[in-house]
Amino acid sequence: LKKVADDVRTIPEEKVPWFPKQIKDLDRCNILITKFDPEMDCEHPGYSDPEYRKRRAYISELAFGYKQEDPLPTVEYTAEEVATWREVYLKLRSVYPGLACRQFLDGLQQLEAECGYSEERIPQLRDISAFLKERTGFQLRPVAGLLSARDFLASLAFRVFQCTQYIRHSSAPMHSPEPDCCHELLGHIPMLADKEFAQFSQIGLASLGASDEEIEKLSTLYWFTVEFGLCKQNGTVKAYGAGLLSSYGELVYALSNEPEYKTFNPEETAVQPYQDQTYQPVYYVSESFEDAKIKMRRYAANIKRPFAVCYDPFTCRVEILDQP
Ligand code: NLE
Ligand code: FE2
Repeated sequence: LKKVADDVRTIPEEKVPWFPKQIKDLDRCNILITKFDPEMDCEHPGYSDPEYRKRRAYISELAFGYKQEDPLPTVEYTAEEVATWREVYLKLRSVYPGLACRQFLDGLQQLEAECGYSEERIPQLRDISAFLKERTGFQLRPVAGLLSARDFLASLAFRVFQCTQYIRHSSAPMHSPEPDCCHELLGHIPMLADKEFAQFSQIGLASLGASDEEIEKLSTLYWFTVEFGLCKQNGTVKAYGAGLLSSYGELVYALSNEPEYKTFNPEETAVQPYQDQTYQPVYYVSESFEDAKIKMRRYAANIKRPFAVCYDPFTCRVEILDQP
């Protein structure tokens, strides 16, 4: 009888996948998805450009060598890279006032006023990380490419946002299937400067130790909100998703009458299939920005786990609380 009891007691623990407990553990959250890789994918616009591939390899090394307590690496961008940035920046800047949500416009304005955002130079992660830390407690960390959903979500629990530092190929400035610095700096950073939006990172806490199935659902929710979310503001649909706010092509398309709109509802949205090669056929629209946040919080609170977690911002550790 005793034996059975012991076995029963050890099963739940074995089933919980490893997860970071302190901010330093994020050094181990570095599983990359080798998709859209200019070294391997012949469809990648940089595949037949050896200079581009060399540059990507160099910037990847900076991220691979990074440890949590290191200062963020600085990249000296070339004139060609800055020219790509300028093109992306000016094109997007011209449509933001009509298509981006209020929180995004406020964030961008602050970044332009206080953090050197302009079409003239590509901002450095080090400066932005310091800026965000003061506003919403977020900090940045360099990453070499597309991170696995589990590792990406886990870092959000610590209010750490993993950012790529290379730039998209100059031949395809208006849309990239993979993240790059335009996507991070223009899509994500202005939103991460908003306190309310920063609370979306609670989906990171919900992901710690979650099953593969739950991770899949959380990353789908992340996709349709943080990456491709739309919300109503003053009766008009606006974009708040970073994948839209960093792609001129898809931003204009998403707010045209071509794609299908569905009402955001986490249970349904979490199981919606999607692809990441090109524009989305379906977008989820929430009644308001607040509405998306409240529904997301409710969803995250209902995920079943044999323990509860809470983040202690003073020690940068996750506390594990056994549930009765
Ligand atoms: N499609 C986005 C862009 O062109 O910036 C990137 C999306 C990354 C998930
Ligand atoms: Fe992203």
